[in-house]
Amino acid sequence: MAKKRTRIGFIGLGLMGKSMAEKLLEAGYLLTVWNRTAGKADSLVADGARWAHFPVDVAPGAKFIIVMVADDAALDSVLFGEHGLARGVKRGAVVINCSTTSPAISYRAVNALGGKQVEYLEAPVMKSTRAARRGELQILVGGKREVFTKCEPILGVLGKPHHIGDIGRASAMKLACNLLAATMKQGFAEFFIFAKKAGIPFETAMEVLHDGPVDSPVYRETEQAIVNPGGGVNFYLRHMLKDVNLALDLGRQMDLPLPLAAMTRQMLVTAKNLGRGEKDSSAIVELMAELAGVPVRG
Ligand code: NA7
Repeated sequence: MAKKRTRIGFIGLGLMGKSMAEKLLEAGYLLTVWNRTAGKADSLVADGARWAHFPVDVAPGAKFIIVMVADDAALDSVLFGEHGLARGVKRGAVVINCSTTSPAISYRAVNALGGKQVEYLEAPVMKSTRAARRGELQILVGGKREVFTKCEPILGVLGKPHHIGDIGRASAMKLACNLLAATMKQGFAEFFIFAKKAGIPFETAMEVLHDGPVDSPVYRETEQAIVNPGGGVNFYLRHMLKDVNLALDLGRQMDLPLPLAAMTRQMLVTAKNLGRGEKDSSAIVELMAELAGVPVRG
């Protein structure tokens, strides 16, 4: 694909979206960008991206439009709202939704955009903002294989795309992974307060964890957030709660017992209500430490 002549529309320049848009620009694609808070596009526009006044304005000239917004409500608004993309997107274009959203909204988007001869892929991403900056995301794609193949070079700039199956499957896969990650963070928090109260130094507990059979990058990332509290947000706690809510909704539709997810949701919603929604999801450790009456540090 001739990058220099391929224009990509990009909607949603939050923590992940902005880094992804930067990677595409660096790779030589032409970009038209929109974000609800316009200021977040400034550096991209300074680097050559074109600013769109409304989501629908990213459509002209764009064969591919990537959407990376918070949740179902945001996706609904940018696709189907008053100035939504669906009002102007051209036949033959592909909309790639990288947000973590429900399978239900993917089905809706496929039907609504399909009527305009516009293709739609769901492509939620795994890993952190650090991986987004390095172009090393794991990208789970749901939708037609031939459309996936068409988008592979673009997605390849952002990381490693993996075709999971038909529409809905990639969203479900992502929710299964985030359900596991959330319960692991809750488990880590309980490990943390247990070891702390038993008088085991944090460094010793971490060494044993890392040398043992149950280590995981999820724990290493959480450890980093404890060691370096000023390190910024990797994944908002409010998004982790959103994903557990989505997983529980889908679990209910499938008639599944998900006791760990349900308990983890209680802790995440408590953390959010106590003002930790805008913090990194590792803040679940802070909440558990508070409930246990142990200090997080020191
Ligand atoms: P962020 O940093 O919270 O970014 C969310 C983006 O979604 C950001 O561009 C928001 O615009 C946008 N947003 C949120 N609500 C709306 C509405 N109602 N209308 C339009 N745009 C909206 O999240 P991340 O980048 O970390 O994650 C994005 C997705 O990937 C999410 O699904 C995660 O679970 C995984 P703003 O800048 O606030 O104006």
